[in-house]
Amino acid sequence: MRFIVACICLLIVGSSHALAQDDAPDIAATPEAFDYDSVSVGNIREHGFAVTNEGTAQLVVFSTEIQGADADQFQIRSGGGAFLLNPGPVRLVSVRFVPTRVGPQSAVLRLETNDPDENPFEINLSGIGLGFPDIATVGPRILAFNTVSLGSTDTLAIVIVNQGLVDLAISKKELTGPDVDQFEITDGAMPVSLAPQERDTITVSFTPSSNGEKNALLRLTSNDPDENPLDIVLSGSGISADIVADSTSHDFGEVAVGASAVHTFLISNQGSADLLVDSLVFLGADAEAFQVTRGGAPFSRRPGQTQQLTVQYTPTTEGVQQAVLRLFSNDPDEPELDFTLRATGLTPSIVASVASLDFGESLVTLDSTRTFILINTGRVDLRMLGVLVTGGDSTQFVAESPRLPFSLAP
Ligand SMILES: [Ca+2]
Ligand SMILES: [Ca+2]
Ligand SMILES: [Ca+2]
Repeated sequence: MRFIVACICLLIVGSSHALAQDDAPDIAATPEAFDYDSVSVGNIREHGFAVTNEGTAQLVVFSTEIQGADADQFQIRSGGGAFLLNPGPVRLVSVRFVPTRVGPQSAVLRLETNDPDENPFEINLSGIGLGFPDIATVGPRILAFNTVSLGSTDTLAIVIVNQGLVDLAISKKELTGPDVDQFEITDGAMPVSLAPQERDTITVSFTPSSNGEKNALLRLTSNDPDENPLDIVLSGSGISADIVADSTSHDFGEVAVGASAVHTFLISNQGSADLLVDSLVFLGADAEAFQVTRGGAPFSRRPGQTQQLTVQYTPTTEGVQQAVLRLFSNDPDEPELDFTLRATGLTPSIVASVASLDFGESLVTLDSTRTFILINTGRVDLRMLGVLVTGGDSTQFVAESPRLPFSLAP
């Protein structure tokens, strides 16, 4: 009896041992590891893992989590957490690779289970975060120059920044476009390598050689994958002053020595830029007979404005006199504008009707009078300023003349 009981007991024990061995969960996953390959930083790639229970007892998953050095680069999208899994059904656990860093990344999808020989159960995750340089400008991609007078230069700078994750290599900076010869890269050493967020300043100058709108492109060749080349628009406008005179010569005619004559030239700016007349000069042997009495240099006139410039001729000698008045201005095609001046200096000429006056013999008490005529034989008015009797007996003579001063026409 005791034997039987012992036998029964053995059977029971043996039977229960066999049950424990058979009724165990056995976790499996497909795939057992996954390489997400290369994913650009900021992008997402998702992959599902089919978790099954190949055992005979219920599988208990206590937790599902991502661990490892680069755990922050992966995310459980769905199917994670704690769950029960009977033999047969499939549990899909979906995991995303969300790289925020450049380079190889690896982590482990770790499941805490009641699998007797696979706890924790781990699925290896790997991937590569891809980074690119990203060329950008600080501000608009345009350098809009001012209106610039011909012969002058305007300079602007544009700042380039690498907004990418890896070094930006700018291999070429060049100018292209219809008016390329009127722009110049004045500062921008080559080659340029910019670390992420690093900046580079490129300076461009604009020197228009003709009037009107000018356009070109500053072209940057780099390793930016989607903006190569990068074009920066260059625009500007060339303007110029245009000096115009109502005439560039004048003949003052005949002017008496001691008198003067004036003439006013009308100068206008018919250009698009301010006219600047810096200085003027009279040239020629008779230059000293001429002078500017009004409106002389320096002066400036806006487009459309005029300036009156008065020249005076004051002869000091007789005869034809000539000079050139030269104006120096910023008119690009007439930096020197000449005015031809001509005049004739005249002197009056006096002649008396007699060479001497003989009063004959006179009584001491009686006055005696003699008269003579003055003739102006010159070509300009003769002006009489005074009459004087000189000599040893000058007190014995009195000159009577028309009221002084008086003029005698020729
Ligand atoms: Ca197992
Ligand atoms: Ca880019
Ligand atoms: Ca001109």
